[in-house]
Amino acid sequence: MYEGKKILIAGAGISGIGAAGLLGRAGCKLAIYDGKEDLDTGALRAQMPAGTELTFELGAFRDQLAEEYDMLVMSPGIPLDTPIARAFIERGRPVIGEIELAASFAKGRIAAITGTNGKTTTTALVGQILESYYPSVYVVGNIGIPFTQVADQTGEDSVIAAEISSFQLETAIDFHPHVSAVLNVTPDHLDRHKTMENYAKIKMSITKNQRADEVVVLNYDDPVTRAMAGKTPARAVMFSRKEALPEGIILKDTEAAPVFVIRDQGKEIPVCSTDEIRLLGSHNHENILAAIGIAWYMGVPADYIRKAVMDFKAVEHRIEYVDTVDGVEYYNDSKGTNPDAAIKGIRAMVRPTVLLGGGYDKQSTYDEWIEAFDGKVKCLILMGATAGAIGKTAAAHGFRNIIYADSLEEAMEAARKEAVPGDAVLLSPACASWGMFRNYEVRGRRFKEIVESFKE
Ligand code: UMA
Repeated sequence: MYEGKKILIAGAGISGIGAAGLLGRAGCKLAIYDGKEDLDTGALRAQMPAGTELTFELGAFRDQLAEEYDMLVMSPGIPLDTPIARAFIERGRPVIGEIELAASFAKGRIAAITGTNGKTTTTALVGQILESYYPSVYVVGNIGIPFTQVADQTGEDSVIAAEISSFQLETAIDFHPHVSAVLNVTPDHLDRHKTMENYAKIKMSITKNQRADEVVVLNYDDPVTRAMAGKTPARAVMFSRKEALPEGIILKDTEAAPVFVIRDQGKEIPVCSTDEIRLLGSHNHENILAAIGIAWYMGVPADYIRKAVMDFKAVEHRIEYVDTVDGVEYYNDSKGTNPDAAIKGIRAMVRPTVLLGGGYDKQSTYDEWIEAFDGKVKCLILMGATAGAIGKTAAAHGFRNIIYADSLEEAMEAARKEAVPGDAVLLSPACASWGMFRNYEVRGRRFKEIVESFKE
């Protein structure tokens, strides 16, 4: 399908490199475009399969490239309204995303998970359940492993757990999951998607190519995802933490701890109870309900699901306990990249908390996050582009113990001074890391390094 084609790849991050590797192995002539002029092209080239024909186009985009290349493969971080995408679209040349490209090479069945929050934990858990039962499993996507990196290794018996972001869905065309899931939709990335309606529509598009006998797993407790039920071509299966739905995946009250239960065509199948799991927080009950539903409709028997759910521990950067130093507990919730995710971070705290927040400006509003402090936050330390806006909102809500810092290092020094034994320090910024760090993982790792340095 692609052999001999001249293909331009937009973005030299991990998606672009994954796409170039895949297309290089397929015998395409390639160029990678990136807005950054000072990229180390030698290091990037070294990651390519031997013999790949690859050039680099760096800096301002030249429209002429859209004449020279047959198609464009987009990295998720590059919006469709940038000059590079517009130049190809205007000339009627195909523009596809990295996920679309990977899916066109992949064999086997895909479980695709999207949602504003919880998708990394849910995808990791689905991956662990699938691995306990199927011999060939891949866990890919927004979770940090580009799908293109493994797509041509998959076979007919493979199963793939894919975390899919709204950025990736924008450029998915024929992408067809066997089971899909939309966990929740709350405001995020509105700087790029503009309106909530548009953002929800993009999230729902994960199911657009599914058939009526395939399943989309939806959150009954979220009004936006619940409303998707009548609108998708697939069979909607709901999960709920709050309602004892007659059909779907529910948390059933018992005299002991509540039990995760599958209700499927009149049968009731218990999985495990909330006191048999290791994940903290009620938001994780939702992730587990979704993962159980996805795994069940991917064909995993309940006893395998039960064992994998009971064994599963928190993922890195999601309310991750780091260490206790001088009687202060440090938690890394760098994955709290929007207010809704950060609300879950603060809710999980049971001690007086010094909270580190702020970062890249996605035009979010912070009122609900500040309201969720609930008397638990003793000091708020702010950094990044949003520091001023968050500080103003906090002051408007009567919260005044605010410290401003120019870097994570400075913020951590301040946190160390403010916290006393018995307190917690929580990095849960409610903002993306961009502008200060390459991504939330780099930010979270730096946080953990600084905590470690406090022990010296
Ligand atoms: N670039 C341009 N022009 C632009 C924007 C970016 O040239 O207008 C270049 C940058 O200079 C850089 C490259 O594009 O060299 C980066 O591409 P990218 O931003 O698509 O990043 P990747 O490294 O390919 O990582 C992407 C995802 N990043 C984004 O969606 C921003 C990663 O999700 C994902 O793990 C990875 O693909 C593998 O699938 C990160 C993320 O923050 C974790 N996702 C958002 C979220 O979870 O909220 C959606």
